[in-house]
Amino acid sequence: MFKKIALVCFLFLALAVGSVSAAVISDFTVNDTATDFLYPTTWDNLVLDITVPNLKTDGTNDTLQAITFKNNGNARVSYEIAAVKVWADGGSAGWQGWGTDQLLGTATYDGNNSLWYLNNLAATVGTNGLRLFATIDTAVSINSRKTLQFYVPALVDNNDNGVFDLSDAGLYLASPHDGPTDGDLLSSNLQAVNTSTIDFLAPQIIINTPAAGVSLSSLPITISGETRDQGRGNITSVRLGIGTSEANLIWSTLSISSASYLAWQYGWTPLAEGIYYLKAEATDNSGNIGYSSITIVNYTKNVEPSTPPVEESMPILKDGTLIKGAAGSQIYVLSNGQKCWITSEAVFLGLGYHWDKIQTISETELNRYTAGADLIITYRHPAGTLIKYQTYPQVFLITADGQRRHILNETVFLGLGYHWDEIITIPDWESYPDGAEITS
Ligand SMILES: [Ca+2]
Ligand SMILES: [Ca+2]
Ligand SMILES: [Ca+2]
Ligand SMILES: [Ca+2]
Repeated sequence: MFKKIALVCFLFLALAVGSVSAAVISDFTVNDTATDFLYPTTWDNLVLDITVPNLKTDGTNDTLQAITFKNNGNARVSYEIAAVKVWADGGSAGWQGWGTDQLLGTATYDGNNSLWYLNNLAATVGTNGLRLFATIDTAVSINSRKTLQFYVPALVDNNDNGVFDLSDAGLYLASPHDGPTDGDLLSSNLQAVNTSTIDFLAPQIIINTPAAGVSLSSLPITISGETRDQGRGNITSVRLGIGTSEANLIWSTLSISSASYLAWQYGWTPLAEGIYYLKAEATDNSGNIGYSSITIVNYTKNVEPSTPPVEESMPILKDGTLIKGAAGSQIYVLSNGQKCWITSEAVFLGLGYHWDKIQTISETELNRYTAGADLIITYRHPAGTLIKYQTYPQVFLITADGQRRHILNETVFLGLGYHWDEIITIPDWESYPDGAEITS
């Protein structure tokens, strides 16, 4: 009796766990497919649009690993259904296809089980689920009596291992929430083949680079993309429109070689900084015109690095400044932008300099100054020295050619950026020829 109860409990528990794990039809969303008719030599025709749920309770992403498809209609493999591709939704919600949605791969047909499968996927199923699209390509030889109604068949996990193996069916996730366990995810739209021999389908064209929303600065900017005709035609013309608004595009015709599927490229040098709108156009040999979506980019001129060379970042010291290098003991006075070595303490003091006026600078900065004449006498001051005599108030500037030039007044003195403490007082007998008065 006890054993029976235990067994019943075990079975009940197993059923409960099973029902929690499985995904059922009502967990999925099946959206209507776009077109009723499918034409010869067309590609990326939408045949199924579903949203895979994330049933994990810990709030983490799930991963789609495998998906299978069957056709409820009678379209033939390799003819009406020349290829089956699987996409994850990208860009804005819903089907845009090439250049916007993300191609996950082309499914393989398994004739023994009459299904297409795409395995070894690692597509993220976010907490809001993953919207998936199935598309088909048609061949040129198709039969108008054929029909399509795609579906993801109900889960068949033959060996119960929770992963897809050949001859399994359904949709497999990294989690245990594989499904659907209670039936098929069937497109509500029965699609029929139309064997019209007239190509009335416009080419598709996409812009691959630059990516939308980027900021560009190096020139020229390469705008590139691809175009491919839908229907039976060839591309005969590709144009690129560039402008500061969508209503203000200036179109350039690109040179192409006629082909049904081709890459194109354009080197662009914007005339001014700003926001630009890019749009591409392709025309087929029946005159059908297709457009890309708009790509908006921002062009800014390349800004030169703002860090100046090291030398320019150093302050320019005035003539008459006393300097020494951080690592040395030699003292210099600047004269005509050169460093003049003051050869002894006697010369230093004899020229009227003061120890507390010496500025210590880096050896790098010291090396920036070329060497002028060594100072070995005390009765001549180097060029750039401000002097005044012991008994007279006038201030003079010693020039490069050894003259003294009177500085007119205090206003001129200060206006030239001098400071009173830069003046050296010299004995009355130290004589210099007079130069022109400095009046401004
Ligand atoms: Ca999309
Ligand atoms: Ca399996
Ligand atoms: Ca699984
Ligand atoms: Ca066409």
